[in-house]
Amino acid sequence: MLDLFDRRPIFLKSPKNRWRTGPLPPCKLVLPFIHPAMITFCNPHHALHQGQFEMFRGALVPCHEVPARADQVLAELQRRRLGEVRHPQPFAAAALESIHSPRYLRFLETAWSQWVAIDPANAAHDALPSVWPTRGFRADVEPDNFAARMGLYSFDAGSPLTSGTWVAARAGAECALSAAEQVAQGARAAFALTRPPGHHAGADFFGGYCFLNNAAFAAQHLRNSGRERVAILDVDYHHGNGTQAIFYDRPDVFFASLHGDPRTEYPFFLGHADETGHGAGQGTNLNLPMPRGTVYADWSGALDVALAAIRRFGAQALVVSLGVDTFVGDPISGFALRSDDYLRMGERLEAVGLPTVLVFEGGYAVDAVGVNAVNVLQAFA
Ligand code: 6XA
Ligand code: ZN
Repeated sequence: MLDLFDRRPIFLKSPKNRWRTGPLPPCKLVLPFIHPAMITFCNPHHALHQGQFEMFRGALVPCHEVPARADQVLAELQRRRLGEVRHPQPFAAAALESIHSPRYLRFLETAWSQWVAIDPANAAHDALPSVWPTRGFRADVEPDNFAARMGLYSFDAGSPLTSGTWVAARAGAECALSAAEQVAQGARAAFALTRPPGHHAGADFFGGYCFLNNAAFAAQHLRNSGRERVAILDVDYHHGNGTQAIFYDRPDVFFASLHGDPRTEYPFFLGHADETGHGAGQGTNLNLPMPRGTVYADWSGALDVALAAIRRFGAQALVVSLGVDTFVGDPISGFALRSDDYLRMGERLEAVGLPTVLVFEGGYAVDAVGVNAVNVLQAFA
């Protein structure tokens, strides 16, 4: 039996040391005020985005990015009674347009109805792109053909667009914005618990399971709320190519990322150490790629480097892209962090001393994702 008042952190010794809970309703439970330091904004619509298959090595395989991921994090938050869980507040479309192009947003919002309008039978399966405008093609002309538009606005075939993608992604953006608003109002920290994740999504493209860039919304909202210099620290296993691209020429938003070396790891085509920013943003981008098999002792050395750079930048607020697919048991990633390492990580993030928005990203070892993510939050809180 679970002790609801037990707030001790959990240590999973190995991915085989499993625990399970039953199926959970989406964000139904709003706990009474328990912990002043961490408020969670949970996406009530995340489960509407439920892809069936993603393309992997020439075959359609079941999606790794599943609703149970967020359910497990919520269950663990509630089990440890780690602060209040709220639904997000609504935001105007302008907040979305501060990060994404109107053309892309219009496409995402209407894509499912266009897909089904081609053939009503399409309603039974998700839409995946299969053709892309690579070097030498034009991206300025939006094709009439739906498949061509899917390719124009994406960079992989691993991110199925479903009937509920827009509603889920939009509510996720509102979670990130609500968490940022909470911090802008003076909270020490807030957590956006949402999926689909966001850090691969660029101003006008989706990919890597991401459609709207939640961390970017949070950073921009903090800027709009008067924080003049904002840092984004991306600790997900995969490089946050979308976030980097969005802020690459901005002097006011620093982006630092710790990730698997793109020479061997997804997203492959961005995330190298020599990408340091452009134009007015020169010097505001820091990539720290690491080899497969990296353990916490080495990973935390890179964290030191990133945090020192964030301090030097003079950030007044911090956004953390909190992916926990750095876990040793993650099925699609290659680092070797253990569950108790996430406690150390949370302590280190807290010690930066900045108002902080944490945004949930990757993490696919479903049985451990709640423990790992909440270990960061608990140590932070
Ligand atoms: C390729 C792998 C997608 C990685 C998604 C992720 N299908 N990004 O976790 O952080
Ligand atoms: Zn990831």
